[in-house]
Amino acid sequence: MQQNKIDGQSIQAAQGPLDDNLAGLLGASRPSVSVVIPAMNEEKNLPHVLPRIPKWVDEVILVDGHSKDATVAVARELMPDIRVVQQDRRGKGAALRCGFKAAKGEIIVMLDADGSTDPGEIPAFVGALLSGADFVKGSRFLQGGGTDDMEWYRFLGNWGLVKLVTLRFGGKFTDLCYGYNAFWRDALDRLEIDDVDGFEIETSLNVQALRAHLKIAEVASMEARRVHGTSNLRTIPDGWRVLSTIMKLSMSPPPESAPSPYRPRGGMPLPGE
Ligand SMILES: Nc1nc2c(ncn2[C@@H]2O[C@H](COP(=O)(O)OP(=O)(O)OP(=O)(O)O)[C@@H](O)[C@H]2O)c(=O)[nH]1
Ligand SMILES: [Mg+2]
Repeated sequence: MQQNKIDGQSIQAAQGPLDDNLAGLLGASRPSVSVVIPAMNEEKNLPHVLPRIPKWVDEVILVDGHSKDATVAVARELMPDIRVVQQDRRGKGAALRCGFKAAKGEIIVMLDADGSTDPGEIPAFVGALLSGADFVKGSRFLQGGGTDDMEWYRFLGNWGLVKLVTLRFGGKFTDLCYGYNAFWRDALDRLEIDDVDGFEIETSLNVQALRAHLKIAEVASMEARRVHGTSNLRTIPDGWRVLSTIMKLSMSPPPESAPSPYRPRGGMPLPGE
């Protein structure tokens, strides 16, 4: 996220028309949307994130990783109605799992608290879900996407893992280890994440969605550098956990799945509906 995009005026300019357009398109019957944000010591970054969340989002859940700074206080100050949830185990995966369990929306969007994922892209994710997808993943490598936050060795690792997943599970993913996704809440019934505690959660969700034959769409996403602080991700150990996760998933069958339920297409009935 560029500095010039996060001052008060630009935020208004970016959100106003989007809010109006999407609210108008969706009408009163739109599905509810929860945004889940894992945050550990992100007090300085939350001001670059929370004010950019579109106003039509129904609930925002911050999962606090026992932050030692004022993450929770800053979140409450920026967004008085934010729901704060504590995680039960360590790690980003555990945090997201607790956030998903607490979420009440029919649609769940997950994004980061460090300012690298832009809440201004939420309409693209929700739009793809309303257009028929079960699961929408952000991609930094689709036309229109990009990243300012990836060293060459992480780029190479991510690229290799995408190839491995394509070879083993099929699909046409252009990105894999990225934390900006959205899905219909009931898609979670087909994804097993009870034992996924760390950063491998992102890969696990993506691969399981593919393995369970969910309708997956990718949307272009621009990843910025985290605004303040340092990454919690450790390339070698976390990369190893990602690889082990892919291997484990390739050796176990997907959970029994129910047929896709009816998807409301807010405000835009198809002919005959
Ligand atoms: N609640 C919680 N949040 C976490 C935990 N670990 C990471 N996060 C959050 O997850 C998001 C992504 O973590 P980052 O440390 O930025 O990792 P990354 O985005 O993969 O790495 P960079 O690209 O280098 O920023 C941030 O919002 C973190 O605050 C955790 O154990 N608990
Ligand atoms: Mg980050």
